[in-house]
Amino acid sequence: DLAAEAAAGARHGLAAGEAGRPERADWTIDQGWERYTAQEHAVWKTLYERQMKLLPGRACDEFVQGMRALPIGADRIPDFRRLSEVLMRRTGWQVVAVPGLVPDEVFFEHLAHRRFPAGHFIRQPQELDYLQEPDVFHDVFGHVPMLMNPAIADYIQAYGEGGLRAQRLGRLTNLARVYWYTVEFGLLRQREGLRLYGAGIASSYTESVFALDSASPNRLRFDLERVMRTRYRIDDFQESYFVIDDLDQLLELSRIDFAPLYARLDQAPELEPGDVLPGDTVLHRGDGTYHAGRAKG
Ligand code: HBI
Ligand code: FE
Repeated sequence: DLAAEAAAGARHGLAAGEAGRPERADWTIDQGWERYTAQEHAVWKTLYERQMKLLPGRACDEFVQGMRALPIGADRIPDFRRLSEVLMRRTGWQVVAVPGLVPDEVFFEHLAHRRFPAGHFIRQPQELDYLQEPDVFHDVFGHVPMLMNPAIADYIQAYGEGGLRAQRLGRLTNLARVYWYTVEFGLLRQREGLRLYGAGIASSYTESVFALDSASPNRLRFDLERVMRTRYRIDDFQESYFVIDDLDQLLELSRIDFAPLYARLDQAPELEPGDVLPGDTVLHRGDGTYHAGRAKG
């Protein structure tokens, strides 16, 4: 359980005595922007520059527009206070700093109140493509531009509210898959072709190429109940990506009462990440070569 690991304080400099005892009940901390070292800003710059080269023609228009309107640049790790000012005016969201993964209910409470919890630390220079927990590059570069979009802004708030309900109903596994295959790893069909909007892709150098260009993964039309049944990989590229037609499709999702869907899931078998079903709308049938060459985790 990653959240428990985070609480164990193994990373980002938590002393043993501080482990698992957040000072504030909502797990927020000061970003401590003034304390970032030159080396930490340099890691940001490396990640920012290589990613910005990849994103034209890959990131959806809304991502590019959001990025442009925000105080996010190459030279410095962004200051959450300045991000929040711009976001607040546009969609009523804020960015708050947390030490890493936080417990599910804490995460949902923040989202339900339009606060996005962002890791304050940045990955080590020798681990640019390796992440156990969301750091400031994933959270700010990947997520914050999309929070400038009104549809996504409402959708993620609804996910927070839905998360609290799903927990009470014992259905968090199903709801978390919807978040995973949209907010984290979603693809969008635009006039010019497929584009990424998921933060897990947008913040990953290797996956932003794999998700769009590789013949290996499936690219399937997004279907809510289908996605709720589909397991996902947390430690490797996805075997299937789900494609929406526009961001308003997510806004519609946030208005659906999931309770009757959850009840139906009891009758439906779970699906493996690479499964393709007769009912799927297949945009690209993956050849599976990438995952076939790797040991099953
Ligand atoms: N905490 N900081 C942070 N970021 C996340 O994306 C996150 C989290 N805690 C729980 C969580 N995600 C997921 O397990 C839920 O979306 C289910
Ligand atoms: Fe994320």
